[in-house]
Amino acid sequence: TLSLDKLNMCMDAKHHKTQPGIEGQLYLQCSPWKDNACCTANTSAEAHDDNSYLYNFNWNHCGIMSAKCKKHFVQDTCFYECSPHLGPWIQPVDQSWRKERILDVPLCKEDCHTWWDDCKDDLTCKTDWHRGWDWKSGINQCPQNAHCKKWTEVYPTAKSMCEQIWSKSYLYTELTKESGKCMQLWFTGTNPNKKVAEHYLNKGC
Ligand code: FOL
Repeated sequence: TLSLDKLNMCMDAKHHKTQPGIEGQLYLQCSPWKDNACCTANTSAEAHDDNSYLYNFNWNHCGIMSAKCKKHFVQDTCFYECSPHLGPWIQPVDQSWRKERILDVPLCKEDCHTWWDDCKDDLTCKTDWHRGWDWKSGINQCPQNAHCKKWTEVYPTAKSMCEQIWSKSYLYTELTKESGKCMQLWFTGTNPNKKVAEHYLNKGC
């Protein structure tokens, strides 16, 4: 039967469960989602690996990504794969690898800024990491015309990175975690994002 519980649902995408639920154990950075998750334990472990089977995605496309930068990509993967409270921002999409996506999820300022700060010394060759890679080796590599540049040349601001890297999955906000009105990538204990989703659902997003 059809479920329209926007506060507790999983998007129809490549690795998501059909319904959220308890997972006994989720791996390391994904463990905060274990009481209610859209990811399986396997997906949570894969989220931590280079070139994982999730998307064969190569974080090291312009040399080895620094550990401090990579941890934010792991956290983003946990958030994307595990969050059961993204309902207000789930949209249908016509892509080979998923039927639904997230669009304009209001991200807390701290999470966007720490991510960008920790990646400032890294390199990349593309602003939109969803499209336009060279996949002929099996993992994504920089296409012919895209040269590796300083992170800050590709993304001059934290906002530009958070909004552009996954083609508008996130909306940059000036809201802080304590506002209760933005989504948090990093949290411990009870998932604070349920109340945030509730807030946006009531005000009609
Ligand atoms: N994190 C967040 N926050 N939002 C996301 O949407 C998201 N998506 C991924 C990982 N983390 C995310 C998945 N990433 C391709 C590239 C990246 C990717 C998934 C797939 C890919 O195959 N790109 C092809 C085009 C494929 C198509 O659209 O048909 C390419 O041209 O490079």
